[in-house]
Amino acid sequence: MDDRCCVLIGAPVEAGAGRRGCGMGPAAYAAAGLGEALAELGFAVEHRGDVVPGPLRTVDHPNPAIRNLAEVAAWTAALDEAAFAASRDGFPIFLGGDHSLSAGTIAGMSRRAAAEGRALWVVWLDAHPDLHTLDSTESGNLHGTPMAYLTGRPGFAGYMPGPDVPLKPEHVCMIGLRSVDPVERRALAAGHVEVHDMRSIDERGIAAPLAAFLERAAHAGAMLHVSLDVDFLDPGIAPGVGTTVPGGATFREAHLAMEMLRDSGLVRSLDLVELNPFLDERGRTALLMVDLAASLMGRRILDRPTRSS
Ligand code: 5AB
Ligand code: MN
Ligand code: MN
Ligand code: MN
Repeated sequence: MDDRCCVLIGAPVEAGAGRRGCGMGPAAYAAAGLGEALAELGFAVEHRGDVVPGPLRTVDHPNPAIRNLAEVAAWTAALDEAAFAASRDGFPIFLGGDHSLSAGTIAGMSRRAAAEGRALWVVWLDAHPDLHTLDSTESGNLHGTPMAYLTGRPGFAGYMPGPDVPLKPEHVCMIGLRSVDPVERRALAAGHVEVHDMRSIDERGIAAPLAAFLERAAHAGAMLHVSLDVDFLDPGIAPGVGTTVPGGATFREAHLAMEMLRDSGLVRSLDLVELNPFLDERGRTALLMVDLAASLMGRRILDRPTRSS
């Protein structure tokens, strides 16, 4: 793996979200200057274009609420392959697309880690835990399910392609939660996922819990993946998302988290998910996501370009 090479992979999935628009995400990141920002940091940037999902295999599920299961399954299989392949060549950044895409990207990265004799650990930055199973989802929007799929919760077999190497819940750290459904709450209470909800961030700050998780990951020789959902951020600074939840991370908290992740030296891949350019205001959410990605890749806050909106 060439760690000075960044591989940009478009994943214009919107089949998992409750409304249209996330499919425009990859184009918005390009317009917001992601490629240029990475090149300025000294990376060789490879634009691999958009992943193309395979043929749909129509699958009926007894839960009548579920929408677009065949599409999401096809995207998951294609992104799993794309992630496994790209992570051999460089640092993949997956440009969403709704959060159902992480079912594929993280499964592929987990296979990559296993191929290198390591385990994949995940930092999940989101207002939501996305821990619904196909049986428990009430909205039927599959962007609410990838973490259940990835951690091997029951009921996905026969409907979804994998995952070949499930994540261990104790290798997952969720930060920013503030909208958790009762079924998800029970799953979190019974499981071993590390959770720092907004209440705990307000009380303790973001640095101490993240540092502790990163130390645990470093000690274990982990390969780390970061999954950044736009709704982790406060809707006041990041309005371009379908699922706004008040009380999100501030500009400073989000940048600090990115810088700490960078400093850990453990991060090997990144998802940028849930940007909905159709709902954005003059590109400000896309620009902020590019800023955060640049921080994760090594740009210091003082070197940010100054802009006016
Ligand atoms: B996102 C909700 N739990 O299942 C559901 O934005 C929201 O990827 C899911 O985190 C949010 O529909 C999915 C109510
Ligand atoms: Mn999410
Ligand atoms: Mn979310
Ligand atoms: Mn969402």
